[in-house]
Amino acid sequence: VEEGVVLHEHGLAELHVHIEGTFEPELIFALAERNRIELPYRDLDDLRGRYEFGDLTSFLDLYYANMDVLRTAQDFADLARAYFARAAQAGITRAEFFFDPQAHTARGVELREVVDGLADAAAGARREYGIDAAMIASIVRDRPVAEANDTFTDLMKMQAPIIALGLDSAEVGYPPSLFEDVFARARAEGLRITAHAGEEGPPEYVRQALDLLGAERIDHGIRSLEDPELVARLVDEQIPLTACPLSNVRLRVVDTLADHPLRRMLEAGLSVSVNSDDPAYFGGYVDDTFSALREQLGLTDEERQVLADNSMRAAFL
Ligand code: ES4
Ligand code: ZN
Repeated sequence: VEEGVVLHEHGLAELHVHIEGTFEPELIFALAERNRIELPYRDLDDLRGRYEFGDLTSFLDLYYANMDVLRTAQDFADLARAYFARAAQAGITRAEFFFDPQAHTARGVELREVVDGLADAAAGARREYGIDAAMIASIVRDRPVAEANDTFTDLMKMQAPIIALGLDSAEVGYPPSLFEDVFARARAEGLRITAHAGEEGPPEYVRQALDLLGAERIDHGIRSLEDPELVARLVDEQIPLTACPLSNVRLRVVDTLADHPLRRMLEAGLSVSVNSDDPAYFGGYVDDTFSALREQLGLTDEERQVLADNSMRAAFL
């Protein structure tokens, strides 16, 4: 089978990608140099040698550390442009990407720089690649609740071009219930809602995301499988789950790709899609993920088409 662009009949949407997680080592070094920032790595290989993770937190430590070199709108635009170029190769026609406002404002970067740079690149993605790109601001759940509310206020004041509010970062100990207020405000503003839940956290967090935040999609949601009643509800309501198989392997949510429950999820009637999460850190983009699933899980062309169709149906269009 040839590598390269695979055209899915009705398009392919990536619904779960953190733009900061597309930050490739070469670009990290290039932006460090441009901004005259000394990196705590000897060279590219030293950095690449650190991409081995025991859990979500050990990954997040490196993910947040590398963001230090993102300072200007130009930096954020360059980051997103590199992702769109790669996403086009992967055959993506719609990209709904997360960004973490607090990860930048907390270290002194103006929200304006972040939003302007990303929005500029998103507009370019349509012109250059025909990719329909849309931004999802994500609440960093292991930071203070008051900061989440202030961040949302700032986003609304500047009329940031976002389509949805998300919830990410370290999950266990930071239940969705903490963030009811900010998500209620987002719904009142007409924004769509998605939330990471059931990645490392229990099925109860998935229920909370649905019932307390008004989540229309669940990011990961893989631990829902531990709760048959919850699975029945997700099937019944056709709540989309944005699965990230390579992420699950690299963060040890599953042992190997061959052990991934993706096929079981499809067979159960769940509306599941395949996404890259943090492709620069987890060993591949969506096309790489499909290839790996074909090789290691025996994913068929028909299953792949179902996954692509699910992604388009789950998009916030
Ligand atoms: C993330 Cl894999 C994952 N889980 C939760 N939050 C995140 N932020 C970036 N990647
Ligand atoms: Zn994620």
